[in-house]
Amino acid sequence: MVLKILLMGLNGAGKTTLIRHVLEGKEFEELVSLPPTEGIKTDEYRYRRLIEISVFDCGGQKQFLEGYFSERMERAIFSNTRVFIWVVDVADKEKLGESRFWFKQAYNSLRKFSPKKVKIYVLAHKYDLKPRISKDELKKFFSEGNAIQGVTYYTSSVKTKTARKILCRILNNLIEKTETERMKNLQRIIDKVNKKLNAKLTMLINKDDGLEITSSMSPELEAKLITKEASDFLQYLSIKTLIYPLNIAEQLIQEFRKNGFLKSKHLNTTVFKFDEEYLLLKDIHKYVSIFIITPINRVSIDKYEQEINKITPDLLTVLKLQ
Ligand SMILES: Nc1nc2c(ncn2[C@@H]2O[C@H](COP(=O)(O)OP(=O)(O)OP(=O)(O)O)[C@@H](O)[C@H]2O)c(=O)[nH]1
Ligand SMILES: [Mg+2]
Repeated sequence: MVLKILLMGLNGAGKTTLIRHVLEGKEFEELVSLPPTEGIKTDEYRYRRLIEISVFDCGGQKQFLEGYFSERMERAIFSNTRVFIWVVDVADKEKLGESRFWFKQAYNSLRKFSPKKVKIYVLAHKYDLKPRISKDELKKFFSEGNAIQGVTYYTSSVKTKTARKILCRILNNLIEKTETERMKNLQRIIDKVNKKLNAKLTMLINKDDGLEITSSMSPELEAKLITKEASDFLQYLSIKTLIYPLNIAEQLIQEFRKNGFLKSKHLNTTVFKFDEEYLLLKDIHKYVSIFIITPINRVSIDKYEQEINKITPDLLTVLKLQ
């Protein structure tokens, strides 16, 4: 089943940047010269390789917005929506009234055509900019007393990477509703192999976006990360920046960058040796890599390969990649 995500907001609010950053693993700098979206652009993604989502990125210029609410289009656009995200540029105070006006239209259309299941979010986006309206001010302004209810507000920024965290949180919510069994199965396989190999971390990665599918951590590493927040954090890092919280040195990050580490979609097995750790990265499928951090000398590299080969068929079955 493909889940429909509807993304709207005024033109220039940052919708296309946000989606391509999070779901295609592009950095802010790579996205600065995107053209305005003409009408609705639909793309399908397999988020964490567990759910299929169809993202409707709706261009926000006035003539397009007007069209979305025309009798001809309204039903088709707003029906069957599972997640609705309204993006607001918090630095553009002059257009807040206009943004609220259209948001309200969309809210009414959703209530009419997607009555039950839809989750509605407003993103206080570009939160890195100043001066800006705060999330609380935005919430107050948008909810108009109690007229508009059941909306969740988040701050977000592609520049500071909070956008990734927020969009992942929204989408994880969908996974929890629909794919709990598969998540558990994957977790079981990964936990087992992590323990068997005495690894610090074993992580499955979706190569499209560099995001974690699932991971398992040794108690030793978990203790180091201390707070739940720190370990949750791993999930929202694209693998390119993964090594930061693990305290592996800056020079290695440089080396990864130079070698094109995860940018390469054609890796087979890559082993980096660093001080006390090996970092192993192996493609187990065109779309999925496995990443292991392990103390040197506990187990031979051959053994890692063997173990990975052993669990690969099971992983791919759960991921429906076989
Ligand atoms: N400072 C900052 N700028 C951002 C952020 N996200 C997007 N932008 C910038 O906002 C501008 C518009 O971004 P787009 O993603 O094209 O906006 P859009 O909402 O898709 O616009 P339409 O397609 O016309 O509806 C670009 O210059 C982006 O670089 C952010 O988090 N912080
Ligand atoms: Mg756009």
